[in-house]
Amino acid sequence: GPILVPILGDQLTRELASLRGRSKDDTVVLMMEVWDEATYVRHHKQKIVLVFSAMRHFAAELRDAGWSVDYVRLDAEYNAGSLTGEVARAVEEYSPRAIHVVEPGEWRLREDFDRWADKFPCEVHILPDDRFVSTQAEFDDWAEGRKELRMEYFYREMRRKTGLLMNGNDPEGGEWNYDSENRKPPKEGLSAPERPKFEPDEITREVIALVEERFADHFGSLERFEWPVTREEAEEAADAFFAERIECFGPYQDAMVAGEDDLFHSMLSTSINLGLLDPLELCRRAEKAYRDGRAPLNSVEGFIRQIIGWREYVRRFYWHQMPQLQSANDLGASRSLPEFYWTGETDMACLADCIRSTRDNAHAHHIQRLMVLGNFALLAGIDPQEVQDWFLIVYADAYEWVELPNVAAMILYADGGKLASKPYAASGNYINKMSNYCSGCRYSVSKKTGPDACPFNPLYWHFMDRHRERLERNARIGRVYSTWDRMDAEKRREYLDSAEAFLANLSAAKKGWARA
Ligand code: DLZ
Repeated sequence: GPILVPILGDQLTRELASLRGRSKDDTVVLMMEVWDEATYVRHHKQKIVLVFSAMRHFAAELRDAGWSVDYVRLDAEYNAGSLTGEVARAVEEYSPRAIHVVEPGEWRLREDFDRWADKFPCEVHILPDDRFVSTQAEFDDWAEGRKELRMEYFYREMRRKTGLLMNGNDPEGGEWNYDSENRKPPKEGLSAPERPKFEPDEITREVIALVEERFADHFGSLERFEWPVTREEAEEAADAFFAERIECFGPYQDAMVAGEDDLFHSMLSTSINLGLLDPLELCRRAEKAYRDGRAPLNSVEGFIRQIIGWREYVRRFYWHQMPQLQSANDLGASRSLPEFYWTGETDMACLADCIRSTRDNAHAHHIQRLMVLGNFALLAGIDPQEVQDWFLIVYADAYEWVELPNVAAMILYADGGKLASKPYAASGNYINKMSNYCSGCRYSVSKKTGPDACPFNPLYWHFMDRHRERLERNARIGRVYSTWDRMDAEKRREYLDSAEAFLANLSAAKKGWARA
């Protein structure tokens, strides 16, 4: 029989290791829309549309190029509902002499795939996913014997490996990292040039109808679906970013403006994670923009660090730390996720805007995720598993390999500080400095306690106080406790009481939002 090549929903490139060098008349490509993948957490409607539409477009591209593709639609009546179930059906049908599959990005699937060799009467080859700059072995070697695994040092290895922004052995400009230039607060009226929006074509419209019907009760709006679903569209999105937005991307990377959902962010993560764009190629384009004098170093370095630094690093950290990472809860957080994460109904203007953008776009940018939505979950002590599910569900670019390190380790400090040097806890002051949210809020960011105070203010101290034993030893946090100790006892009591009163009034979300 032929070689069976299953291709997953986030493996949409003709450069895929399992296709490279294969002959078309000896290969059956198998692509599967399955109920299990769409509902093991109840993904945002736009995320399901994005994955299914991109899969259907990619299958058409493969067929046009002469490949035999068995494409299993979600509503095919024989659909077994799971990847393993559909591979079993294909093994019956084609009697392949071997299965060649690229390793999945998520642990739960890897466990399934590892059982295929015993289950099926043919050879099974699980190939490394080489759409990354690093290898797992490289990371594991680097991590060996280190207690703390800091992105910054791994990033420097990747700069050396790729030669990106290097002059011989030295980083371009003399520094590895220009983040100190990338923290500009938004000035009045800051807004970004319109980026290309991609009208749903017939394939996408058909998928939208399917998702409206079959996933009607999933979170999220489908009113505006504007994501690129083909390589061509994704290239157009990249062109526009390099032409119009990269210049301001760096300086305003951490800025937040109500109603300006994307600002200068590239919005390319969904395309990179699906396989539509090659991460290294994008970095080379960014470097060229700098070398040609079209973009400043701080913007270009920041963009490149997101990709060969942070993205590579979380991918490797995930596989290095699984499966423990999934249940890590070093701070013992146990509160249920508040209902407003799903409804957006909260008087906190910052959270309401970030959740609105999340619902409308299946997207929020990194400071909204980290310092508003994440920071609140950290300070309020929300159960990591519930926060993890939420982030995995609501963002179109989220797969567990990227979501889990970001949420468990970076946002919630649940891994005991292997990844982050301190919890990213902040009071209302930070949000006020970096956004225009506070002027439109019913809470007052300048009030520290009482029912009208910005809840981030008392929650910040409540967090610091309840984790004192754990955090006081941390050199980057220690000074916080001298400030706390200098306050008079009554002030401290007011902070703690205000936080308690606020927390007591939060209503918890029904669990059914996240998992069936
Ligand atoms: C995210 C997703 C969804 C919603 N549906 C499918 C699907 O039906 N078929 C498929 O092959 N892949 C899907 N995916 C992407 C997978 O979940 C992804 O490959 C794993 O999370 C590993 O990264």
